[in-house]
Amino acid sequence: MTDPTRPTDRILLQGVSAFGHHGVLDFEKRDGQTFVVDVAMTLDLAPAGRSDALETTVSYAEVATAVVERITGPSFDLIERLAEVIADDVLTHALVDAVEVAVHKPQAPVGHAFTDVQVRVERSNAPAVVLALGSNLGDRGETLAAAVGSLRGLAGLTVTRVSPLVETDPVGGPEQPPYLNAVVVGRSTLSPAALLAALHDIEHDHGRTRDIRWGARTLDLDLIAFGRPGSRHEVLSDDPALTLPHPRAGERAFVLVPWSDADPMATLRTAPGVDGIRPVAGLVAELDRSGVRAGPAWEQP
Ligand code: A4P
Ligand code: MG
Repeated sequence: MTDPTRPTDRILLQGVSAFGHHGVLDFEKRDGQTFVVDVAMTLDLAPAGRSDALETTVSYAEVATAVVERITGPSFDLIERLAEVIADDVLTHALVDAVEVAVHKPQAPVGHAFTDVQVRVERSNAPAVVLALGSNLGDRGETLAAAVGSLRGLAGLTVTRVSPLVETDPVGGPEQPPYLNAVVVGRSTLSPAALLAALHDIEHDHGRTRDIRWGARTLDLDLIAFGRPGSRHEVLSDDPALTLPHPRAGERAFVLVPWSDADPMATLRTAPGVDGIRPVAGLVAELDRSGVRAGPAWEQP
């Protein structure tokens, strides 16, 4: 469940200024002027507060560099456009939930005495989602590559990372062939239930039948987590039709190894409360990984 009482942590980077050539008028593009940018990023700062480690947050120095590159980069007519591309840049950071960008143009050719003009945009990232893919029947590599293609084409899902393929010994169930597994990380504007329904449709399109639980399958798509642990987007559920996070993810090397490859900073909730959020890389280190080997290269779709 989303926690409405959760405080909203932010990093504010203000007054980043540089010389650029944005503007509608010829002389603006020719002579240039100073632009000043403020960025407010909304993200969960508790992990950095606990760990004191830069990797668990967003480096404001890197954001400032990206802002200066946009100000000094190719010229736009409008500061609205400059604000939009800066917001897009900031939202590529997986940890950032939302961003507000203000672009000031204090020397704009307004034709009157004035102190400042600015545009301000607010953009937010959809909840982060983690999907696990598995196949141990038919042409496994082809099926998984086609499934990734279907995920990329799914309206409401943006795929941001795809892990390498791993080949894995079957865990549980009857005697069955080895699996190829992979993990896809993305962002979803679909509800968890709608996303799961879409995953079932994709499984069905790739010949999945449900005969024996944990039995061999052409394609299995599981929703491992919805919303980063501890973020306002996090969804927890003990509904058997959709349990979140996936109840067996934390003990399965065939999920955690590729997930950690796709997103080395990933975390998984293994228990309630802030202490129940564990780095996936740490869980991997504690697991028996003997059943997980490097898989083949991804086939080109
Ligand atoms: N369901 C509940 N929560 C979720 C969720 N978070 N994501 C329900 C996906 N489905 C969820 O799933 C059974 C029911 O779980 C669905 O009706 C769904 O509403 P299923 O896909 O029909 O059947 P399944 O995959 O056989 O069951 P399950 O429980 O998903 O199995 P697991 O735990 O995924 O195990 N060994 C290796 N090496 N690699 C594998 O990929 N996979 C399994 C399947 C076993 N061993 C394996 C692998
Ligand atoms: Mg499944």
